[in-house]
Amino acid sequence: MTDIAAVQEKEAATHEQDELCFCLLRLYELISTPKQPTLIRAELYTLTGDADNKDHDTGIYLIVKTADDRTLLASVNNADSSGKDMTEYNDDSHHIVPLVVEAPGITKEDCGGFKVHMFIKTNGNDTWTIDDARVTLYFSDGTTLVAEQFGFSLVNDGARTDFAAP
Ligand SMILES: [Ca+2]
Ligand SMILES: [Ca+2]
Repeated sequence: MTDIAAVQEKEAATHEQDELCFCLLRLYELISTPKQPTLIRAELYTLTGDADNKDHDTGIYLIVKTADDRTLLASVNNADSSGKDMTEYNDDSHHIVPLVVEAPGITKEDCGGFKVHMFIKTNGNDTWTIDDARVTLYFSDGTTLVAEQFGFSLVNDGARTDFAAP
């Protein structure tokens, strides 16, 4: 091997070593950077009061947005409305409605103070008294954010309420 070839080989080896070090450094940074928990699941829990049920053909609608109103986080349309008894919410019964996650991967930080717009569509008349309505957002690290409203009624078609996470 000539001297020049030996020097070139040594330089190439040094260069490879630098690249490897750089790669390892980047990998370490990626691993050690704390990951932001992200939104993975959302649901509505309701506890119906003892004054008035939800008719089987009254549909529940929810729009869940970020505090700044700019991002739709989750929603549901016409939940638990059918021609069957199973979608009636009897007095003092509780029910869970899964919501569609509309912004998968959004960070928990961005969901702080999220807003809930809830309304019903009825077939004829229906008063629904609600002791507790609670929207829970579940995040990838096992934590949750909750918006809750207690003791209210939704009366007839288009009745609405708004509440937000603290
Ligand atoms: Ca009713
Ligand atoms: Ca009705």
